[in-house]
Amino acid sequence: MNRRNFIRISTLGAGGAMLGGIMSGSGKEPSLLDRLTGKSPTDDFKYLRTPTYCEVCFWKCAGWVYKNDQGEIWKIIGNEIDPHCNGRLCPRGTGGVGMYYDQDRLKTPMIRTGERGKQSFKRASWDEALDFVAKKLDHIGKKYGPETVALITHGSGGKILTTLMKAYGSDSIAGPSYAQCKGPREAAFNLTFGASLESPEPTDIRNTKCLVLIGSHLGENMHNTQVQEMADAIDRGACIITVDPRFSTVAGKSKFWLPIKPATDIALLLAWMNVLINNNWYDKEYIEKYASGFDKLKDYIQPFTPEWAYGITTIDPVKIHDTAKEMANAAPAVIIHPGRHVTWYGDDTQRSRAIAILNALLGSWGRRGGFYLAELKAIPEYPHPPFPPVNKSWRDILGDQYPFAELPLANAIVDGSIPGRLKDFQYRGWIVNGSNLNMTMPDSRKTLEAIQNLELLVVIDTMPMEITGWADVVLPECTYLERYDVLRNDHNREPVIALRMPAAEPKYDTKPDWWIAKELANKMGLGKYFDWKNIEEFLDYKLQRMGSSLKEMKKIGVKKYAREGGDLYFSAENPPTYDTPSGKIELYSTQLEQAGFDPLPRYTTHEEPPEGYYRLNYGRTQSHTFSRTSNNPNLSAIMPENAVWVNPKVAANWQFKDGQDVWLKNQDGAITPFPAKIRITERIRWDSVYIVHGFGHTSQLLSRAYGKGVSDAALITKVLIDPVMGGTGMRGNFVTFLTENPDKEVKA
Ligand SMILES: Nc1nc2c(c(=O)[nH]1)N[C@H]1C(S)=C(S)[C@@H](COP(=O)(O)OP(=O)(O)OC[C@H]3O[C@@H](n4cnc5c(=O)[nH]c(N)nc54)[C@H](O)[C@@H]3O)O[C@H]1N2
Ligand SMILES: Nc1nc2c(c(=O)[nH]1)N[C@H]1C(S)=C(S)[C@@H](COP(=O)(O)OP(=O)(O)OC[C@H]3O[C@@H](n4cnc5c(=O)[nH]c(N)nc54)[C@H](O)[C@@H]3O)O[C@H]1N2
Ligand code: SF4
Ligand SMILES: [Mo]
Repeated sequence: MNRRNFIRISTLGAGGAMLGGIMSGSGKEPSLLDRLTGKSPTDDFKYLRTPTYCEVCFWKCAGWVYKNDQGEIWKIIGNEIDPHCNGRLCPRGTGGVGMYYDQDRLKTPMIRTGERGKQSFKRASWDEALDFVAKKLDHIGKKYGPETVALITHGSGGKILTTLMKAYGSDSIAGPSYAQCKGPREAAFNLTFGASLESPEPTDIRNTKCLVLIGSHLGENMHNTQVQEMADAIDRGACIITVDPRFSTVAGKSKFWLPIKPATDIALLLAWMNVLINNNWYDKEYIEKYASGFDKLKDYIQPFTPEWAYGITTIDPVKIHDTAKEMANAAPAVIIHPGRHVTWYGDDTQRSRAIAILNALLGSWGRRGGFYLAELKAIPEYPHPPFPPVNKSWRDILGDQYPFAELPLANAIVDGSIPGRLKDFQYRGWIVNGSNLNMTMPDSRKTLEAIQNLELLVVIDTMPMEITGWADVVLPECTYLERYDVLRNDHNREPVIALRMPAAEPKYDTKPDWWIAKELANKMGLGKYFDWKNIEEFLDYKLQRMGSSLKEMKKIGVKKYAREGGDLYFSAENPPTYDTPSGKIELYSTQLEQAGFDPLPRYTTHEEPPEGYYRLNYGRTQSHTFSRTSNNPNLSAIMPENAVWVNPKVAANWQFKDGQDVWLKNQDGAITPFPAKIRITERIRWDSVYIVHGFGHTSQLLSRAYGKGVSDAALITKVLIDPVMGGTGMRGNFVTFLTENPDKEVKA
């Protein structure tokens, strides 16, 4: 097997092969289908392929959904012209069919009858359930103000629910994809380059000569085209440098693997700056022309030699020197990858700033093989009256906390729902759409305390996840395979849009988000904000104004547009612009300085594990997305549970055998309710354990996932908040092992 095959994304590759036993025809397209898809819908409706974009993760690859000859959803394959996937889906995307078939799905609206946290509900009609919600929202709006209701949302439905929230009078609309995920790097790149990264990140991996991954485990993190481009880069002989305390998939493909001591990355980044600057290996012309604060940076980094960093990071100074040289040799076709889930130790904006500064020194921003200049196709609004003014916006609610938060923080909404946490404000209601907060938010005890103080918790979900057990009203959404959604228009090399349409009727009594939002609006007297007959009209209105139509998009699925903003990279004709206060790349951040933060990234020490404890490390795995896929029949067949990775040294100390059951206990006494298996491996350092996020479900309604494996979320009780933008650092937790069943009562 060549290196490329090892991590290749393909319906024929790892994912396809693994799924082959479960799903028929996950291999090559039968020519029959190709012949039949040429037919008109009336001819043979059941063979019609319908366009979609994937909802199994947020790369949103566009694909085609095929049905079998019984007219049932059969399989999904990638859309060839989509730059998010190049015609290939990852194992999770292929397994997305399982979301539709999962017999544990939510089936009808439900209204709570018993205590919160117990799954005791009565079935309700949509009319009853939405009436209940509308009345409650009306009551809360009158009594406390609509701004006391927040929407926490992750996924495509968020956009239409946002319209509802704004029409109602609240702008507290947060996603866990910000303060629990990429927020710090967005703030840091904005502070430095005056631009955010968004998704997909504009990393020109396709053309890079050197890719540096700092705790960004592409390969487990299956963000499709990034992984594809990285596999190609490896084939081309690009130098991969992986900084990870764990021997990740990509570490095995890297020229350099730097097994850094956890929580010390800023020291390494400063040492790299030191080497680049003191050897004159940085891009002088680029820095002189476009950056400010270089002299201050140069003075500042003098003490931070590779030898200094060695004492902190345990990385050999020669390797620090050599890797800096590799980067400089490749520059500007070099990428210090900004990472994605970057809420680690609470100084994450500063670590991300250090990454941004390194990229600036190497001149990679706006350069071929570095970061390209992404473009997005704007989608026209469907006309509606102006939104009412918000009495108190999320920014006002935060006050002077977290001055560089660019979006509302889900954690601040949780905090602000607990009485007495904020001076003149308390959230009273949440609508939670597509986010399993119990496993997503760190410190789940606090999440539950907040929920117990709410007057209304509405949960819109497809599955009976933990969060639904706490809801007052559960609204079952149909899966992405059964619905239309807003058009996908993410940033990319070329502006591109994609359509999702239903491949099948919704199963059970489930409905799409757009329908839920519109019906609720009608009941709340806000119908004028949803003044369209149906979603087809809503989409067609927009598409007609974008030189397309719903009819066309149903046939092609994906449409590309010509760039309007000039070249992909900076050039003489396309000179750089930086949207910072100085109009330059701000190496030294006066914005941070004025707000009382370090203007240059500072290394600070972090707490070490106490005796007998290990740092809790967690991350992704190829075949699952967070907690959302652990019950998926196709994907749980590939990987039914996670294991606790321990180093052989640790195993020897504890006399562990491979596969032995253990329970984990953290520094605050939190214990996992279910046992998980020990996996003894050199791939993790002796000071840490590693678990895949998303397992250890406590909802008994998940027949495959209940009680399987261990939940990292249950062990993340200590949260290191980033004072710059409010991100929740989650890697400051330590665990030890219990070999006997602590016999804890398991709550669903
Ligand atoms: N402990 C810990 N916490 C983390 C992370 C971690 O690694 N460890 N990662 C963080 C990161 S990077 C992120 S981005 C967040 C992700 O946070 P979430 O997006 O909250 O993650 P999931 O656990 O997948 O929860 C998704 C929920 O959406 C539901 N769902 C799936 N499809 C649909 C749909 O079509 N419609 C609706 N309405 N619901 C749907 C699922 O059933 C599930 O309940 O978590 C963050 N929190
Ligand atoms: N298959 C799959 N792919 C996904 C997802 C998924 O759920 N499943 N989720 C998507 C989402 S929303 C996100 S945000 C991304 C997240 O994916 P990434 O941003 O790539 O990574 P993380 O999950 O934060 O990082 C985990 C890696 O960081 C390493 N690490 C831990 N501590 C340290 C440290 O102190 N220093 C360094 N240098 N490394 C450390 C861990 O060993 C591990 O290899 O993945 C995306 N892709
Ligand atoms: S990367 Fe995989 S799971 Fe994510 S959108 Fe693409 S196919 Fe779906
Ligand atoms: Mo994320």
